[in-house]
Amino acid sequence: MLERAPKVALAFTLISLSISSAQADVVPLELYVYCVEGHRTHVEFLSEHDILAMPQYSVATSTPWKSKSEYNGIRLADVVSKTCPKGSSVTITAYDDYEIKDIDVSGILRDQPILAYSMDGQRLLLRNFGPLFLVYDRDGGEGSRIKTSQYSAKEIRQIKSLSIR
Ligand SMILES: Nc1nc2c(c(=O)[nH]1)N[C@H]1C(S)=C(S)[C@@H](COP(=O)(O)O)O[C@H]1N2
Ligand SMILES: [Mo]
Repeated sequence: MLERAPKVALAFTLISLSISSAQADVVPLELYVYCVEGHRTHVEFLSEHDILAMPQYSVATSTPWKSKSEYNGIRLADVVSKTCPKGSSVTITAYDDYEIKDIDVSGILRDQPILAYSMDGQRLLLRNFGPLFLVYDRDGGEGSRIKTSQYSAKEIRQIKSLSIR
């Protein structure tokens, strides 16, 4: 028994290591939010734990580049109200420094895009649009007004941070 215990502990360690490495990515699921209020900017950090503790939404939609899939994530509008409630416009920056600038909060409230961290039950890794991917519901709901021709100007993946003012 004395000899068994370390082996059992080792087995558990190896199992938990392989479980965590199955989801591990070169970048973690997290988000930095820079809230600009006049001359002051405060930084809000949302960890994976914070993100998963927020209200969760799922959107089943197609995009011009992908067939219909189910995305899970948090509402961009909820991130704004949690981190920078007086903000009226949002700039989104990706790990490759691609940016979508000055999205009106009024449109975000109307279209309710989500910051998705999973697609069809699989975590989005950096190599497949992760860790966060802005998804509009094109196949139903308010976001269905968004036409294919407008979508490329709205689509951003591999999101690293938001700047809200
Ligand atoms: N992170 C990131 N998101 C991005 C881009 C990019 O370069 N980086 N390109 C945008 C553009 S210009 C388009 S048209 C769509 C689709 O890009 P793709 O055809 O390269 O997939 O993604 C958008 N989102
Ligand atoms: Mo594009």
